[in-house]
Amino acid sequence: MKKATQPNIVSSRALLVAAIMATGGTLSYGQVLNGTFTGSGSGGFSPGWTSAAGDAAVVSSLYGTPPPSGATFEAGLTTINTGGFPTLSGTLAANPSTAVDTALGLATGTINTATANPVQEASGFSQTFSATAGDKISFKWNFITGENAGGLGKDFAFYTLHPQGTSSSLTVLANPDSGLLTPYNAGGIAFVASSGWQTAAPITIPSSGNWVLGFGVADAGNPGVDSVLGVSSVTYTPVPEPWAWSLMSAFAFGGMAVARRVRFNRA
Ligand SMILES: [Ca+2]
Ligand SMILES: [Ca+2]
Repeated sequence: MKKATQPNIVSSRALLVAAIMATGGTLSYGQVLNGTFTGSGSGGFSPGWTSAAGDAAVVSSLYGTPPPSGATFEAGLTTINTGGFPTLSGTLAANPSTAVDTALGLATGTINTATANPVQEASGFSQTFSATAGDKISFKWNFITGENAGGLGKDFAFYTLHPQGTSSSLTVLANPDSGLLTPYNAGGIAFVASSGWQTAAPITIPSSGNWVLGFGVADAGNPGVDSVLGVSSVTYTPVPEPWAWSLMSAFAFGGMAVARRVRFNRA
């Protein structure tokens, strides 16, 4: 039965596109580019993720930790600035963290004052994109840390999402005291805990315009023991405009009617 209905769904979509083209309409949807980090420029960050500071690199293995299921690459960030651990990119994490504030479009000092503990070193990257109110963004992230829960180090991973321009808004994803961390070890670095791959609940863009989406990780309280953030599978779901909803509904019902006739004829 599914084989009879599927072609009609496909043809409904084709009709929708044809109708849009025939009326001269344009899809003014925004989008986040290169959410899979499979771009070929700037080591996988380009196109899209054109602003970065500190130790940031696109990798297929983050110190032995693979990307989430279905992904080939992940973007990695570290707090490595001192000590013997190897960086991902060859560039040390930024100290002070103000260079990361700038790379993410944040007011100077935002990362340093985001939590109760001053930040020593940080890394981050961002993308500026156009969006329509109601569009949704999701992503997968993995916080890996060498800091023990309850210890001196309060390293944290975070994301930022704000209208283009300067903002002081930052959302913490995890720190060593997060209940979601579980014991973890990987080759090369003395990690002790990881969140594993988490999927962020879809975030709705509240107003149309240019927006900045950024990610970062920061050393707070104990710079000698490091943390890492992996980011992968950034997805962007545009909200259909009202006229598109109407067209899709019309074609969906039309497709169902055709499907019913097909089933009737085949019976
Ligand atoms: Ca460090
Ligand atoms: Ca630390």
